[in-house]
Amino acid sequence: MVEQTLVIIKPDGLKKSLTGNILTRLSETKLEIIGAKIVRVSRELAEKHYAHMRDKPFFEDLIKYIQGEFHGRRKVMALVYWGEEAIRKVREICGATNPEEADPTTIRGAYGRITTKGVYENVIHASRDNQEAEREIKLWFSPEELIVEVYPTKVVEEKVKKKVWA
Ligand code: 3AN
Repeated sequence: MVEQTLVIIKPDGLKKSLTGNILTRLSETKLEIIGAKIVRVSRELAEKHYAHMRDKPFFEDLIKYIQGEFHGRRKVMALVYWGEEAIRKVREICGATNPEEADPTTIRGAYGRITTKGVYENVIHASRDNQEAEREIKLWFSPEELIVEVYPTKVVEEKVKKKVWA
């Protein structure tokens, strides 16, 4: 089945100059990138993204981590990969959530670590299943930012103030 999945290269990945390596590893999937951008993650976006983790004792650290507070770089790279079995293929190359348990040949196994404070710095996020992929892609990307219309869209007329090139 053709699927789409959200990938986030987290602040530690950017700080450690791993973007190239990670994209090279992901290219093994032969999936297509249909959207990509650098994002400064707001508290609101971080909380929405990790809404299902709200009750975890490490929630606050998770929010700080994805916002870049531990790496002095307030940015992540967000991408949408698209193609046959995209979710499984990307998750396989990412490896297990716990970087110490992840197979060393996976991205998290090779580049992730657990800090002495117990924060999982696992370099990359990838959607867990189709439902999460839809929720996450709609949260991170607008339809115009993707070159494939992966979910139904509608046209609305809105009068909004927005920044344009001067
Ligand atoms: P995944 O990202 O592999 O889908 P989730 O959704 O269970 O894993 O967890 C979301 C994020 O929360 C993980 N990527 C990781 O950064 C963090 N996390 C999960 N479990 C722990 C844990 N036991 N201790 C610290 N951080 C964790």
